Amino acid sequence: MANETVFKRYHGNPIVTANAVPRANSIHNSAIVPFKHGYAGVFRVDEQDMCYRLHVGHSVDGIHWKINPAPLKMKSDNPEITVAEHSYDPRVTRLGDTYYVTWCNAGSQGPCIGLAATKDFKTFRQMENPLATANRNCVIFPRKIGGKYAILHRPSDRGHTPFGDIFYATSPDLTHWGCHRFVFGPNGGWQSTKVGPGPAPIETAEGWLLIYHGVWTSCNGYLYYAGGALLDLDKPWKVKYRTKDYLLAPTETYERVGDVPNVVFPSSAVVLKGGIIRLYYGCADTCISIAEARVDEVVKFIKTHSF
Ligand code: BMA
Repeated sequence: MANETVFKRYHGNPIVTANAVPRANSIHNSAIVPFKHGYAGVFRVDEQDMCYRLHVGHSVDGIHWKINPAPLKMKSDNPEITVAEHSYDPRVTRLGDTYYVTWCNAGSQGPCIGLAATKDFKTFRQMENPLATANRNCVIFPRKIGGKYAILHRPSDRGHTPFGDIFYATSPDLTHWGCHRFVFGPNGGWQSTKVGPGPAPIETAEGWLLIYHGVWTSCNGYLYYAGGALLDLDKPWKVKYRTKDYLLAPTETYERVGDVPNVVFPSSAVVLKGGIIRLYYGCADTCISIAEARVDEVVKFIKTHSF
């Protein structure tokens, strides 16, 4: 039975399972954006060789998806940066007429962040990796801040990192990144082990609404939750509010049972007409679900359930 939070789960969850791609073992932690008259997505597909690859998908309503059975092949400015055994946990941000994909590009160099641009979800141009290894989560803000491109990211190590703080960085050209700032780290309860940025932040009058994942370590391993924060619009490394209570916890069978149990992993959010956030999240490293809430109610929840 679901516990009640501000987000309400869709009755048809999960919306994407391994059945969507013939060679899939599981499909989760994926990035969906409005595109043309419908939606496009970059999906994390763990295939039957247990290598993680990105696949492109399209949907008319954002709920029913057609996912390309072949993995996404990127063109590159430099073949040295393309080599990766695993590509996973994409985020997508629209800036003007271009969609930027950031993801964990993990090869012999360890997990590092990949960056690619597309205008049509057919041709993807891979750019220089924005950050040094090791790093697992990165999302681009949907507009420049102080005249610069901006990201939130989460440095890690080579393994299943038992720590993790969120940092901010900026770039004049999407290639050279600096001015790093600490944003926030773990803080007890469900977010006591590590935190990482989720979907592209949503601009509100109260600040950038960031939905993030927080991890708690039980005697049986990690549990993943979704939390929310409001970051200063001009200096997003300044946290105005941050939830003490989670926004979403693994409570449903499809969130509790799977390749990695007890995981909700928020990875993209679409703001629908009427100011409703549709949150896409990975469940138990196995499938994808959605939950919805009004933007103003999420903002209010964060303000009234803050530290
Ligand atoms: C993280 C990432 C995610 C995954 C989560 C839970 O470190 O690898 O892709 O959903 O662990 O296994």
